[in-house]
This record gives sequence, structure tokens and C-alpha cells, in this order.
Amino acid sequence: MTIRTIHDAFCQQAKAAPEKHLAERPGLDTLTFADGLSGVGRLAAALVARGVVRGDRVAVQVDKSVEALLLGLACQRLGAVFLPLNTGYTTSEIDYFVGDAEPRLFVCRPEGLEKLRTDMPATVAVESLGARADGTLMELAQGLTPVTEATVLGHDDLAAILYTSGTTGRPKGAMLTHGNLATNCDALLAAWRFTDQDRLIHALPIFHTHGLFVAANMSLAAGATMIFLEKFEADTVLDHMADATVLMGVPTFYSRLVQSGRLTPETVAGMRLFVSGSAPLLADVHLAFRAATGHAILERYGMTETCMITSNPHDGDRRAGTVGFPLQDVEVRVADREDGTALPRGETGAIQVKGPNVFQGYWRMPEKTASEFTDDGFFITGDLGRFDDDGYLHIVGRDKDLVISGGYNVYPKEIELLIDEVPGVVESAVVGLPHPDFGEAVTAVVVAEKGATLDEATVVAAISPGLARYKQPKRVLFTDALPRNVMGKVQKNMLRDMHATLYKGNGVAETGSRTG
Ligand code: MLC
Ligand code: AMP
Repeated sequence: MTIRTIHDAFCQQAKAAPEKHLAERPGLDTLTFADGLSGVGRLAAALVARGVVRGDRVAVQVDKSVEALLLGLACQRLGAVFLPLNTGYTTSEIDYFVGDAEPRLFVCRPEGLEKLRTDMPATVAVESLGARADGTLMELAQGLTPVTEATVLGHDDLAAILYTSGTTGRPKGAMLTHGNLATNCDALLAAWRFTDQDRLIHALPIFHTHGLFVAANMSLAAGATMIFLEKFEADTVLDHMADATVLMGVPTFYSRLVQSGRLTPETVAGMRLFVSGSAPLLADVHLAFRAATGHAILERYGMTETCMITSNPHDGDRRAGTVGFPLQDVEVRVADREDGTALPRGETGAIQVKGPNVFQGYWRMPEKTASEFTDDGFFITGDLGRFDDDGYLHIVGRDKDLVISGGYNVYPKEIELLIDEVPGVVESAVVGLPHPDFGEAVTAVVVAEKGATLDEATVVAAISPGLARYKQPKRVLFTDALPRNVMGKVQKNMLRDMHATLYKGNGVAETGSRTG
């Protein structure tokens, strides 16, 4: 299958099999592809009514719903740019995104509507969308004649902007084209043999690449059915495995499934594929899952800026601690970190990527964009890795100062800047420490002024109001001085080593060590 846009592929599926279930939603009605198609038309009409035209950004911060996915497709119908935002972001974080992206429309949760209508700049229309197909946007859409004509779009047209934080603490909007999303979806459908016969358990959030551009796009484009869950809960997911075929999740999903003690070959009897990504899957979890179910989890590697890059094979050896081979049309090389030359198999270096999956650049940041590409057009991922003798890619670390907690990225700089402003703090360093549930836990190490009466709770309380919950440190430790090298740079690896066992036995049984 060659997909032109996800919207086009979805429309083809809806026309071919209108009565097919698009989404089964526990506690809510089932939506067919025909329902989805008419929903997209009406939502597109609502966007037009709010002044959205081709190229306009539509920012969306709403609870998970199928209608939010249809809204994304409605943007595609008009050639507008979809800008999903993590529901955890606070007002000050949202202010930054709105100032930077200048959306034409902001779609929020129903409970936030009144305040946002007062607070938003006059140029931004505000409507709401609730998790039960409620809200002002849906009300507006109901009374309108659907937009059935789709704007003709090419692979170079902008489809979406996803914000990712940066090492400077200032988030950057990654611009993804229709070509990025379509070609990556094509590659994944082929690699994972994903078809209209599949029934996907969708338990991921839909504001990041994994839940949106991998899980949802694949289902919409293939004409598959989603068992659409509000969020991940191990028991609910296990309850649905009897009538599903595929699960896609972050490693925390799999460690929690293993911990549940409910995994047996019988509970997963209908399932054909388990995919993990967004963070390293512990080899121990891979092995424990296999022992309990007979299934080898298929681990893949991706990034907001590049969509999916590599995958373990569908047919073949899925190796624990590796992320497999480059996807169709994707070039991956491991380069020397100093001189940029490509390294032979077995040697560790910077992972660089080129191909139709690689984004167009950061929104209104041409210099930042240029600095993250090599002269010959490879994107520098910031991950460190090596290819083994059989061609499997191993991710062995990160060149970027980044913590990945439960699949969410947290850039230490952003947290350090906030902590350093707390009265009584001299300086701070934020690191990710091994955590049995989240993989890594955001942890702050703080140097306090002499005589200051600072404690953990004060620091957390001071920085919390402006910071999404998942970014907040799980612990704050105090020290007299941060370890530094001769250049004066804080040695975060020393902090990580010193406190490596801080979360051992933290509520969830230990699942083992990372390999790679
Ligand atoms: C929730 N909390 C987290 C957290 N998720 N803290 C740190 N890291 C996280 N990921 C907070 C909650 O607010 C709560 O705080 C406390 O931790 C315990 O919450 P919980 O009930 O145990 O969490 P839960 O709601 O079950 O969520 C955990 C999770 C979720 C793992 C299911 O975080 C999740 O769905 N993660 C997926 C992220 C994702 O989609 N990443 C893909 C990015 S795309 P309190 O104090 O309120 O109790 C990408 C590219 C690629 O990376 O390759 O895919
Ligand atoms: P994001 O910017 O949120 O898209 O996160 C991308 C980062 O997640 C990558 O640069 C990697 O560091 C990490 N990542 C994604 N998949 C994997 C994986 N399978 N193993 C290890 N790290 C991963």
C-alpha cells in the first residue's frame, strides 16, 4: 500500500468498509468508519466556521477521545496543521506554545473553556471538546453541512507540529509533513504485518508520536479496529486481550503487565503482537514476558523528529536489549562523535538518521534546525548506539541531557532553571535515576545556601505550579557541592552512580537492570 496522506487512506478504508468498527469504547458507543467519516466532515465544517484555513495551526489540549483523532483528520481535510498538547501541561507551559505557534483555534477541555476564552489572545478562537463527544466544538459541528471536499496535499505539506523540550529548556515545535506520517505508516504496516484484520488495544495518550502517529495512524490507515481505552490500566488491558490482536506500549506497560501476575498463554491467546518503544525495555522484562506468555515483545526505536527509525523483525529473532534494523527507506548510521565519520559495526557512536521519515525542521528555529543536521543531511538523534555483527542496533546511552520517565521526555535544564530560582537554592542538577516502574525517575540534587531552611517539600511546592506532574522530581536530595570535572562541568554520571539505588523496592518489585 502506498499512502498519500493518512486522511486519504482513512477515507478509502471508510468507503470500502463503512460498517467496520473504527473504535470500540468500553462504557461508550462503538464508532464505525462511516461514523468517523461523517464526523471528520462535520468537524472540518466547524473548523471553517472558526476561520481555520490551510496552513493555520489548530492547538488541541483535550482528554483522550476518538473525536480528537477525527479532529486531527479534519485538519488534514483542510490542510490545517494539527498541534496536539500533553494534557499535563500547565497554564504557563501552554502560554509559551500559543505564543510560539500562534494557532488560529485552541481546543480545550470543557471545564477550561471560560477561563481560556478570557485569557487567550484575541486572534485565537477557543472551543471545547470533552471525552464523551461533548463540548462546544461538537455542538457547533452538529448543525453544519459537512465539508466533503479534501484540500489536495503533497508529501511536503505540513501536517502537524509536536513540541519537544530541548537541552536549553526551551521547547521546540517539530514540523512533520504528510510525507513523514504517510511513509512511516506504510513502513510500519509492512514491517508489522498490520492489516484490517487487526484489533489494536489503544491505551496510550494521543498527544505524542507513539499513540498518535504509530498506533492511531496505523489503525486508521489500515482499516483496523481500535479497542480504545481512556488510559493504561493493567487489569483493563488484560481483560481486553481475549478479543484483541495487537498491543503497542511503553516499557512501563510491560513491566506492569508482568507485575500483575495475570499473564499466561491463555490470557494472551488471541494476541499476535506486542510492540514496545519510546524508552528502553529492560531485558529482564522482555524475558519475563516471554516466559509467561510465549511472546517475544517486538522493540522498536523512534523519535518525535523522525517518527519510527528501526524495528526488531516481525519474522525473525526479536532480540532483547536491541531495537532491530532500519525500517524501509530509512538510513541509519553510527558516526564518530568528534569527526562525524561513519563507524564500522561493533563501534559505539552517535546515531544519525536520513530518510522520508525525518521532519522538516523546528518551527521558526532555522538555526536550531541546521545545528541538528550534518552537512550531508543526516539528523543527529542525540542517542548513542552501535550495530552488532548481525546488524541489530543497540542503544547504549544518550548524548543529550534527557530523562525518559514512563515514556515521557523530561529535559533537566527546564527543571533546573525553576529550582535555581527557589529562595535559598545555590544551584541544582536534575538526573534520571533507575526506577522500577517508570524506568527512570526525575530526581533533583540541590545545593542550599548556608543557613537556609530548605527541605524537599518546599522545593517541590515552589516549582510545581508551572510544571506538568510527570516532570516534577520524585525526590529532591541535598548536597554540599555538586561533583564537577576540571572544566567545571557538573558530572551527572557521578550523581547517577552515587544514587543509583534510591528507588530500589519503590512500591513496585524490582524488574532488573538495563542492558544494551
Ligand atoms: C504519571 N505520572 C508520572 C508519569 N505518568 N510520573 C512520571 N512519569 C510518568 N510517565 C505521575 C502521576 O501524575 C502520579 O502522580 C504518579 O506519577 C503515579 O501515576 P500513575 O497512576 O502510576 O500513572 P499512570 O496514570 O498509570 O501513567 C503511567 C503511564 C503513563 C506509564 C501509563 O505515563 C503513560 O501512558 N505513558 C506513556 C507516555 C507516551 O506515550 N510516550 C510516548 C512519547 S513518543 P501523583 O502525584 O498525582 O500521584 C516517543 C517517540 C517514540 O517517545 O519512540 O515513541
Ligand atoms: P521523543 O523526543 O519523546 O520522541 O523521544 C525520543 C527518544 O526516546 C529517543 O531519542 C530515544 O532516546 C528514546 N527512545 C525511543 N524508543 C526507544 C527504545 N526502544 N529504546 C531506547 N530509547 C528509546
